[in-house]
Amino acid sequence: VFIHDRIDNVQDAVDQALFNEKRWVWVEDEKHGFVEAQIIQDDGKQYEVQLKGGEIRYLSVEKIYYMNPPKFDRVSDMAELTHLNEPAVVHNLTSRYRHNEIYASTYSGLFLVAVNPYRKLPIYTDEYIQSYKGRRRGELPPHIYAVAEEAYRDMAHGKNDQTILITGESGAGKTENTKIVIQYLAAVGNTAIRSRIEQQILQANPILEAFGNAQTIRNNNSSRFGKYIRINFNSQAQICGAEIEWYLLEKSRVHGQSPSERNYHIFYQLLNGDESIKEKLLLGGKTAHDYNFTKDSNMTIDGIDDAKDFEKLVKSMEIMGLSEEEQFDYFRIIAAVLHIGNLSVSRDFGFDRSDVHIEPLCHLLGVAPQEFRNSFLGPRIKAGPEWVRKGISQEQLRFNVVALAKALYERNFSSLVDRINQGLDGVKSMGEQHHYIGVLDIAGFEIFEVNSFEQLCINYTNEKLQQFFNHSMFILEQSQYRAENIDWEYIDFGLDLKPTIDLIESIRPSGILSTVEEQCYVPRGCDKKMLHYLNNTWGNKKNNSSGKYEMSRFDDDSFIVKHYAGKVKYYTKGWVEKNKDPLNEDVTRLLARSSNAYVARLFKDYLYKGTSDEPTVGLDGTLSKPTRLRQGSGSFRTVGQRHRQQLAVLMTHLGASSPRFIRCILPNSHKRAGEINTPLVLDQLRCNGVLEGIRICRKGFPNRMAFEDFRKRFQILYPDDFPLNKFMYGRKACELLLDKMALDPELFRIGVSKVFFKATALAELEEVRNRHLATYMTGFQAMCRRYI
Ligand code: AOV
Ligand code: MG
Repeated sequence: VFIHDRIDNVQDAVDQALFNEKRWVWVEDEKHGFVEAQIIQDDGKQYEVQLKGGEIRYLSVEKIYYMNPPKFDRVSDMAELTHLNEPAVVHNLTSRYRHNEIYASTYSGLFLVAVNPYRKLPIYTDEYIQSYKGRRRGELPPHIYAVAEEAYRDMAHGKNDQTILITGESGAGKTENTKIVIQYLAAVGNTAIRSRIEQQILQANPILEAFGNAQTIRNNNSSRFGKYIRINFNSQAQICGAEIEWYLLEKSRVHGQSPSERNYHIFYQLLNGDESIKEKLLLGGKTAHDYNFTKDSNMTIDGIDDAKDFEKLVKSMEIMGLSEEEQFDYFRIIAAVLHIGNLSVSRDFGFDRSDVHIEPLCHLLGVAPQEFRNSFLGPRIKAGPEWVRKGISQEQLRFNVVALAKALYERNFSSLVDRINQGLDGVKSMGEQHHYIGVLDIAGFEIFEVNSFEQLCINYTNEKLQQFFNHSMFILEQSQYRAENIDWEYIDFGLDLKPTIDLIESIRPSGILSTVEEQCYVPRGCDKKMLHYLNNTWGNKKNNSSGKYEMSRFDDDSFIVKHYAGKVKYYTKGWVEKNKDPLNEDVTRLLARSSNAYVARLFKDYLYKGTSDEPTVGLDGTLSKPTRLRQGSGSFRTVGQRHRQQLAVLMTHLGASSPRFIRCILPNSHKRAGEINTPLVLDQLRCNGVLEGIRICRKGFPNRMAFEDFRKRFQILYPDDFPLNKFMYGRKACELLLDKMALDPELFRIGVSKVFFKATALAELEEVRNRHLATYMTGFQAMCRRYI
């Protein structure tokens, strides 16, 4: 054994020799992110380095990042890196990516990084699933299957519920990876014969995607909502049901898209689909060119056949157990939305007399055209002896019409998800739910040129999820230190994010969300007043001691929030209206009485005004306060309230389960395979908390080695030491070795089975070892020469 160790060590040393001749480092570079360089000379503070191309630069010590020795190239768990720094992580990911190794693991498996390959890799086959089944993490290369397997195993062994959180930029691969997790769970969690419920779970996706996904510049199949899918298992760890929760559907897409994007897939699928269904929906012979809500959009997507997808959608709906009538109702609303888009609002505050869409629309919605018209034109009031209409401006009418289209679309989506959930509710014969594995697929941090209320909602979500991650990391680290009996007070970095979260969600003093909310309820509330209030409340030291809020230095209706991922400037125009998302009540009450049962159900919360808990819109556009908060997905209060409440429920779920985090990375912005852009990757690593994780790790003892490994690796420094060559307990041997090495006791801790090191401490020991081996090597070579 000892001879083998020596041979390994010699091989190590050969690899190392070249590396050792120079002192390699990474230095920051504006264009490339980081570039390789070697140190020419330094005084510990100032460094003279030579870049690969020959250029000489003078840099201070904080701009210098040590490079890991070659044996760490493409290492599958980044926690092993001796130099755990930003360029090391980026280098690891990019070099792995170039070898089609798209998954990398880090922080003891808490994190899996997945870089979008933009090509079909042969790593999702049944053989792959079988090979990961029952295997422990680390036995096989990092893979999303390994994460799913671990979650499944922990769940099956009765530990507890599990969640897999998948985040990343648009196009980074969240939804694909979600589907892959579900495919894995369906394969391992099934009964002998593939049961119906697994089929249904797999078929939920095409349905959700038809109604909730669209083609965008960044992604041909972009999810325009967030989702949390819980797969339920019985006590035999077999799938017995599932449920889906959805977040923040992008409603504005329904009535307008940029020319190189599309509306939701379903519009094009339906318009390219079965003519007989179209006839019944009064869309006979028409195409996407004929409707205002689709005609200015992109019409086709490369490699996508909308007609075929429509057939697949109908098939999926059948498998889900939707009757033909039910299917027709979901399409009915899509057709109604198309007709609404074509309503012509005339100059004399009404609908055109010649409007050909109002009758088909009202037929689909099951209401009388005259009543429909009247309900839009405002209430009648008594003026003297006569009833007259309070006039409504053309602009207001147009706004109300669009609001109805958006509400119909969203309520239809919501009802569809409810129906899917009903289908997935489980086969009772499969037994009661025991535990679940939840998968969260939600958009990552967004920093655009212009950021609005939507970005605030999504960034708030991400700030909360990041806080949850930091806290999980703290729990994990703390438990490892405790298990190893190490004396170390670990700081909870989840607390770092608290000031930003408070700024957004605080009730007293009113944070951003509550302030928007208040403006929805006070008379003549508006965006300006909201901003004024925010500046007064958060612009001072008392509430804003951490400085997370900044007033804009320009008079441009904006404010700045410091998120962990960076500063974001939010423009406040339209927030109050966006949050209220008001609907004309006369119309909704009319729809609640529709002769079509489905339409009536969509608006049933408006049936009895006054008894409903929904806030109602008064004549001046303010909302009345709901009398009590109502739970459940059917309740639509303000956008902010709904989101805050849903997020709270989600956080409770997450808090009660064991989390695993998948970070998806977009390699380039051209949807191209094989190309990876370092600055783009770096930026995402910053936003998604991978770099934040490094920071947290470095505060503790990030490098750790089992006693045995440590001894094996470093004993070579003292080949003639007598006690070390005899039997000796691992712990004792490590103590002895560390004592001989004279390492500062602050830089390490000896646990029960492992030695823990502060960042870079182990690297220094490695360097000592390398120098030793280099001398040894020279001797070895000389010896070889003598014998040849
Ligand atoms: P997203 O969910 O993260 O974006 P998707 O999961 O839809 O991104 O991925 C975008 C596209 O990248 C897919 O349509 C595939 O073409 C490709 N892709 C992603 N992951 C893989 C993979 N593992 N193997 C092969 N191709 C992949 V968005 O929903 O826009 O935020 O709102
Ligand atoms: Mg997606």
